Amino acid sequence: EGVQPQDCVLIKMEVLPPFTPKLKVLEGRKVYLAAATLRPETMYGQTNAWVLPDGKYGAFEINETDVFIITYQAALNLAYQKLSLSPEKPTNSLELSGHDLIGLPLRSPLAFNEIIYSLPVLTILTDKGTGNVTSVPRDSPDDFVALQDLKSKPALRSKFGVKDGWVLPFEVIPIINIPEFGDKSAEKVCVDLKIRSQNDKEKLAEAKKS
Ligand code: A2H
Repeated sequence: EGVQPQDCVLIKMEVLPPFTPKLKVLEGRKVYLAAATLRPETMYGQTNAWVLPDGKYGAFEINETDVFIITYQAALNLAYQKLSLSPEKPTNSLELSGHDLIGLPLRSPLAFNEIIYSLPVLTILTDKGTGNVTSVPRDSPDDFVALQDLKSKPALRSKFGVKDGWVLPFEVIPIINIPEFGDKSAEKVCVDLKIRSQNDKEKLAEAKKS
């Protein structure tokens, strides 16, 4: 058994205008948060996107019209795959931190919700994917507990400047009914294992095995 290349899909979540003052220089372009996922078939159930508050992001030109907000490492990976305007050396037209991305309204093409918001989570790894993650609390225990944390902890919301309207209206979207788990498999597994927060790392690792 060797190491196999793994297909990973990028989900383009369009940042909806009007842009915030920080993003104003990008006006007129199509700006996307691009997120790497192994489970593109679950995207109907997206309720939000995740960004790392202290993470470093940039706005990279992908073609004549599209700009991706991702980490520099991800932009470099795309450039190596010729998926960038400037081969091999991605040019960052705007330095951003995760804090600048919290609360951006997004349109994700496959999502049931017409508008979703980007929200803070502390478990994003900066050397993996694009630094943005799609959130599907129905299917991912990580996403379920992180969203639950924000919903149940007003102090956590205010710490990151998260408005109630970006979080509270978004419910787990049922669809696929797995006989043993029902139609909200991640929620069931989190309840069964009594996972109470995104910091319950051991229990979350257990949850993902089932
Ligand atoms: B998956 P890969 Cl429904 N840091 O997407 C932490 N996690 C990251 C990440 C990062 N920088 N980049 C991507 N991921 C997550 C959907 C999903 C995912 C479901 C169920 C399981 C699952 C919705 N979240 O992953 O870069 C993303 O979450 C279980 C591990 O493609 C991505 O797929 O290798 C997965 O990790 C793998 O990221």
